Parts: sequence; structure tokens; C-alpha cells
Amino acid sequence: MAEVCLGLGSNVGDKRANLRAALALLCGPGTPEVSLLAVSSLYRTEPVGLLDQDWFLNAAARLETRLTPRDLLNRLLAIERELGRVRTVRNGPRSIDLDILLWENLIVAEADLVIPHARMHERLFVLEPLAEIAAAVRHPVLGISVAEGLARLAAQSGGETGVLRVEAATWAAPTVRR
Ligand code: PH2
Ligand code: MG
Ligand code: MG
Repeated sequence: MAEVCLGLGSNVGDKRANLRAALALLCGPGTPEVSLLAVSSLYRTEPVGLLDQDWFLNAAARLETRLTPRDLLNRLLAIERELGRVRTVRNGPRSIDLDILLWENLIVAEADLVIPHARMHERLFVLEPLAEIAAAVRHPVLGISVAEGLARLAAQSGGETGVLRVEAATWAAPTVRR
């Protein structure tokens, strides 16, 4: 079993419903290979990269799985397709985006699969939710924890974060199994 950190985002359609549906498809009943350990609050975030698009809802989750990274990635892509994601512009609008952020101490650098996620430590919309549920988890390349990464990035951004907590982890109920 491996413990995995995931980033979730949506900025098209019913964003909250998209995030809920994605979690249910990933670790709801009928998917014994993936279980949800923890989920963050929900954040309203300003678009990063491509600025001229709707604001996002972002969250993070911690999973336990016996799938391989490749099999989990394929599952995430299938869920994105099922929830109507159409890939057009890079960094552009998406009904759902499911990113593998960290996979214990594993480092993968393949064309279509990069772990840890290449830009996670440059993005407050990733680190802020993730720090809620995985503060002490270390980045195997940078050698710093999620909490340390967040503190560094927050110091650089000088207050204007564009990341606003809008709902506690209740948004994901009843998917969370404790
Ligand atoms: N995802 C991107 C590009 N920009 N901005 C926000 N606020 N949230 C995202 O999830 C996001 C983004 C590419 O994956
Ligand atoms: Mg992404
Ligand atoms: Mg993605």
C-alpha cells in the first residue's frame, strides 16, 4: 500500500459537484483499491497561468492505494473524461483536474507522468489545501515539508494569495471514511 497526495481543481460548470463526483468515482463504494485517508477544506482560488478564465475551486486529498502510479494516473484520466473534461488550451478551463502530487518518496520522470508534481511548490492553490492534511509530508527532491514549502511561498507572495478557504472538509461528505 502506498500513501499518495492528490490535488483537485475545477473551474467549469458546478465546480463543487464536479469535485464531489470525482472523489466518489475514485474512492467510493466499488473501488477497494483506493481509500480516502483525508480531504482538505475547499478553496476558491484565482486562476494561475492563464489568467482570463473563471476562478477555481481547489482541494487536496490523501489516499491509500495498492495501484501502481501508472494505474492510478489512468484512473484519474478516465474520471476526468467521464466528468466531461475536454483538453484544449494548456492551463485552460477544466471541469475537473486530478493531479498526483506526491507518492511517498517515489520520483518518476516520464513524458506523461511526473512525480512529485513539477509545479506544486510554486502554487499556493496546491500547497494551502495540502498543508491542512499533509503538513509534515516531505518533498523527496526539494527535501522540505509541505508546511515549509507553504511558508516559503506565502512569504514570497506577500499577503495577496488569491486563495480563500470557503468550506470545511464537509464538502466531501459522505465519501470520507474514518
Ligand atoms: N490549474 C492549472 C492552472 N491554473 N489555477 C488555479 N487557481 N487552480 C488550478 O487548479 C489551476 C490553475 C493547471 O492545472
Ligand atoms: Mg493541474
Ligand atoms: Mg492535471
